Amino acid sequence: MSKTFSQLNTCDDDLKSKFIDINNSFKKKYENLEVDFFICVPGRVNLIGEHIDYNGYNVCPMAIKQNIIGAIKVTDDLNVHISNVNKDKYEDYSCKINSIVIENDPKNIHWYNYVLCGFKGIIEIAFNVTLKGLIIHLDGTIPPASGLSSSSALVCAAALSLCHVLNMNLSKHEIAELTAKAERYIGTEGGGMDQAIIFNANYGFASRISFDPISLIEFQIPPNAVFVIAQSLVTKNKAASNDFNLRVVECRLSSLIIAKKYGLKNWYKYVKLADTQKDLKQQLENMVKIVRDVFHDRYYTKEEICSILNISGNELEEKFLTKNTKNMNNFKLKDRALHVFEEALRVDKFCKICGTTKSLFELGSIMQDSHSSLRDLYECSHTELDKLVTVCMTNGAFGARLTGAGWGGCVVALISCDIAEEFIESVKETFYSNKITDLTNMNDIIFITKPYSGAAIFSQS
Ligand code: ADP
Ligand code: NG1
Ligand code: MG
Repeated sequence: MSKTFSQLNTCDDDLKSKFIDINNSFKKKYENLEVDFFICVPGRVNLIGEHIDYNGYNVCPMAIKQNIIGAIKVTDDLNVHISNVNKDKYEDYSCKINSIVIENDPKNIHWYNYVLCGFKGIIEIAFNVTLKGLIIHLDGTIPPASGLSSSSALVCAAALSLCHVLNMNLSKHEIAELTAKAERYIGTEGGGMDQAIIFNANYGFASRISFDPISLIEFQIPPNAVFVIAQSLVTKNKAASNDFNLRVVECRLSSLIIAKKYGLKNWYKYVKLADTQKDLKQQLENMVKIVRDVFHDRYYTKEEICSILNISGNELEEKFLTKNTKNMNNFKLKDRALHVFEEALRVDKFCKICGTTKSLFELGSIMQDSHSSLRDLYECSHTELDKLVTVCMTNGAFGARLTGAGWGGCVVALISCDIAEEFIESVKETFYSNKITDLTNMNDIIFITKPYSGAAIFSQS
């Protein structure tokens, strides 16, 4: 049974001082109105298992200290006011709680649309609930568009706040499922990893998460190791391009083709590779062989896919493509599916080692393989990420890989505790010295990270 949020009411000194600051900022903006409650929602770092949550496979993230915090006031009308401490970058927005419209024009993604996604997710299940308005004032320390899930933290912060305002009692698993679906209103068709760890994380533990339904097995990081996160300084706004959804669609199409070629009844239901594997009753290792057998190396055109699946172009677009991939005509299937099955195998291996030998060499080598696969098969790395991975390795990391969706963002590196500080200094010198002038103030750019706790509500008292 999941805990509910009313049980969470402790907070550390760091967080207390952040709440004091946001309280002051709220009062200044809203003419001394009193804040009713605060929220704190962490970002996350994925240790292994990239781009496989939306294929139904297990992933291994942990929550991080960087977070989105919010000060919330309940109102007795239906008005919603959304604002940000960083008002120069993130503009104010107002609407009615019962008429939320989410614009997802990729050329113009406004930050408040993530907040609206969270609200919409809650409104959709608020039957027999008297709606109320709210003022929500937000601030954040998660590097945006960098693979540490700033977007999901915003969506989850909004959903959790409204849930509390409306006195709705959802379990952590329920709200995680709901926010994963709700974030898709922004246009990206992600899996549920971010929201699952955001709501379920416990201090000191990373988690192995499985889906359909969500379940978590917690594990500790080997005691002699730490993970260091380093920003590549290249950002990637996932909703503003079709790269992310193209990968989702390529996996979907490869799954359908395997299902059809292997004679699964109702093949068109097999949009997730894990479902296809399950009903073919094959081990992951065999799925790798099947992929090599079924697919050629070249891009597939729409015409070729339609002919294999025996469907029309219209049907393909309507049923299996997304708004922003409908007009595409080149789909790489073999490499994408190979990455998914092999990455799922790596997650199994990684978790096994964490529970047995805890060998940092072996864990590091799995992370290396993951990065190579993301670079070469999934093609979601970036030259700066590749450089940063190499710099981490030459400075003593056991392994390093891109984390999150990629195309920019962050690297996560596995380091022995005793060399962590020295490691950070060397990476600063080698990677950042010609990019950043002040190397003394880089705590947001490269930092040691420990497993943090999940989303919580805090009252004034
Ligand atoms: P991520 O990998 O961080 O989840 P996304 O591309 O999915 O990256 O989402 C990034 C977007 O989230 C930003 O472009 C911005 O709109 C929003 N965002 C992130 N942090 C904040 C913040 N502190 N305040 C307002 N909006 C934010
Ligand atoms: P980021 O990079 O944090 O936006 C995205 C997806 C995850 C997962 C990873 C890749 C969303 C909300 N998040 O995370 O579900 O697929 O990429 O492993 O779509
Ligand atoms: Mg995101």
